[in-house]
Amino acid sequence: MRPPSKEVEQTIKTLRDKIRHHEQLYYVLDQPQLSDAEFDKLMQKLKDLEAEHPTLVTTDSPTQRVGGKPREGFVKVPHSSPMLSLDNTYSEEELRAWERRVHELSGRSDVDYVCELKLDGMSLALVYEDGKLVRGITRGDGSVGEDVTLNVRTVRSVPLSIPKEKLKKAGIPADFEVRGELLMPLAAFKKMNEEREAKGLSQFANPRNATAGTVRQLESRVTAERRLDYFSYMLLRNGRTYFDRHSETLDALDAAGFKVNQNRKVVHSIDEAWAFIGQWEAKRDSLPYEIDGIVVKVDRTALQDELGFTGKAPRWAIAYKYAARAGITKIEGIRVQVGRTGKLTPVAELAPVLIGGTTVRNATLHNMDEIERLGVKIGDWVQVERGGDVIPKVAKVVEDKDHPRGHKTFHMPETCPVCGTKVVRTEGEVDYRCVNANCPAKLRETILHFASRGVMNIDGMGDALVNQLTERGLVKNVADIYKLTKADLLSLERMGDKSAQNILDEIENSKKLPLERVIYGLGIRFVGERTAQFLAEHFGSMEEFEKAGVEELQNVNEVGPRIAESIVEFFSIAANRKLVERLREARLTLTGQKKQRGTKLVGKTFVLTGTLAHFTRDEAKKMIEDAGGKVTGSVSKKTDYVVAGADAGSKLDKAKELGVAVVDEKALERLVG
Ligand code: 0OX
Repeated sequence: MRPPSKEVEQTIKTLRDKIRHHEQLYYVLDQPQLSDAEFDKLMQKLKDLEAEHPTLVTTDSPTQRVGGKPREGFVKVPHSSPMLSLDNTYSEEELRAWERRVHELSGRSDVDYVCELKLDGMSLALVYEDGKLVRGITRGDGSVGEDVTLNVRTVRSVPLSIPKEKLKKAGIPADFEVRGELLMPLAAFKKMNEEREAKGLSQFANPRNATAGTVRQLESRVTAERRLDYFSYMLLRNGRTYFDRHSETLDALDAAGFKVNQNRKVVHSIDEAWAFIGQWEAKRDSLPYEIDGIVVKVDRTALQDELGFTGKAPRWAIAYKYAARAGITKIEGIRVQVGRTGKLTPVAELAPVLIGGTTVRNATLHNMDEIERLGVKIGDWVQVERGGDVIPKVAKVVEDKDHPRGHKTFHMPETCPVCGTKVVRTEGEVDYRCVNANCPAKLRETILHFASRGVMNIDGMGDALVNQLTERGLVKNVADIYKLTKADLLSLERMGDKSAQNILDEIENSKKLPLERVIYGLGIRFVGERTAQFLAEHFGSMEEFEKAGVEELQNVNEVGPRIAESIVEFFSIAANRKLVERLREARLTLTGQKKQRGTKLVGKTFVLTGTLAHFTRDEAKKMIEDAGGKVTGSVSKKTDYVVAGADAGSKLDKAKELGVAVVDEKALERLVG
């Protein structure tokens, strides 16, 4: 490969700067100047150039936020100085007692404080060398954390590199460390839990747990999808605070392009801090993320140093924690709800209780394991908690002389409470489910999924319409959609002739959509969009797919025993087979282009490097994938083959170093067969 010209190098640099600038505007300042399409175009251009000139790819390039292949675990790394936690207070009195202690220990009474929101995520340290992010470390035990750099790189509000001039202007040296809070905004949390529900996975109880679970993902692609956010609140140099005042630190971080929470205030007394606490208690529900209190910090660094620490917490900072939005009430009963995937969720029916201005009548108990963990019985008094957007949950059983224990033990029903089909709990799984495709409770959600944009794309068939169609019995399964007449639609509320016709046209159009959409639309557990595509390509028709056994199914790309068994279980139910038959009668597209991915290279991972003479990289990639193999970008112990063309560079060296087999194009052709 020819070395890239200076011109290309410059183009790449300019593009990266431009992208970083717009990322900053979008993710940190919330003031985008480009449309998504314009931004994507810039990114694509950079990706193309980097693909052409792989030697110019750097770890801080904006293209490197996508996430890579799974790792085996996280490496432990020591912190430059202990990562402290905060002492908590729960009353004005305690807060004032803290202030008195600050006055006493410092011998002064004119102390400035900074008030910050106490973000409810997890603390994370970012190490920068020469202005570039080199490491992201979790708090761990405060002295030693885990290296989660690859995952942290996917967080858009974390700068991967900061131009020298910018650091200089902000007064920050090139080597430094930032600490702050990593969190999952409520919208992302909600979306993630909905997707997990649809896939039949258990839900995260709150955004904090979701953040911790996400940043410790072994596959950073997953982290990248979940849209975490990061707010910085500390800047260290050689383990020590760098600026003279905390307020200066925050301004400098801001100027350097870090996201710093804007809802902060320098105050000159605890009275003012108390007012700030009150204001945010009233406004906390308006924030797009959760906070659990306010942090008050002594502003001057010299004074902070004087005050020092007790155990693991500094004396110069205190967290005032808002009372958890919780209430105590009685569980009058436990009912079971059935979701789209058939998951049975136990829900506590409560004596109505006012929590944070909302009357709560129901609270989730998540699953049977949670009920056992809490030791909940019907008739118990329980503490119920409600957070922002989150469904109220039972936090614990309360027991004292005013709150006697209940006696009735809850058992998961053996049959679906709605349709009576026997409930299944697969070994090793937490959840119980109803596997009847025609279960009315699952129906509404199933129809909505089937009609949604990424599936059969029936525009206009949203909540309101599906509610009416299912309640009136006009649609009892997805096949009924194709039997709807204009008269049926006109009999519904707020439905004119034109809208009815539009919907019929949309339904008709959906019949042209390819087989993989129909497979996805069936809502088979664990069969998402990508799996549906592989299944459609492998079998080429619904008929072949339906007949396949567990063994055969596992020949399909990315299908393992769990998915295969779920598919076989689905088709073992007569109602499901009948449903497919009706879709066939309605003339949906149930055949497709069979694209037999071979099985020769299943489980084999390839890396392509250098210039190939006979095919383009895309062609080589396709050949490998069609034979069941995988192509990745970097060489590791897990790589099976490196295909080296002319002028192969560092990847070839790495392969040799690790003892990975290196083959040429001819050998690749033989491997593919
Ligand atoms: C937060 C938050 C957490 C400084 C020294 C000990 C704790 N959750 O938003 N921690 C800190 O400060 C450090 N500030 C915050 N705002």
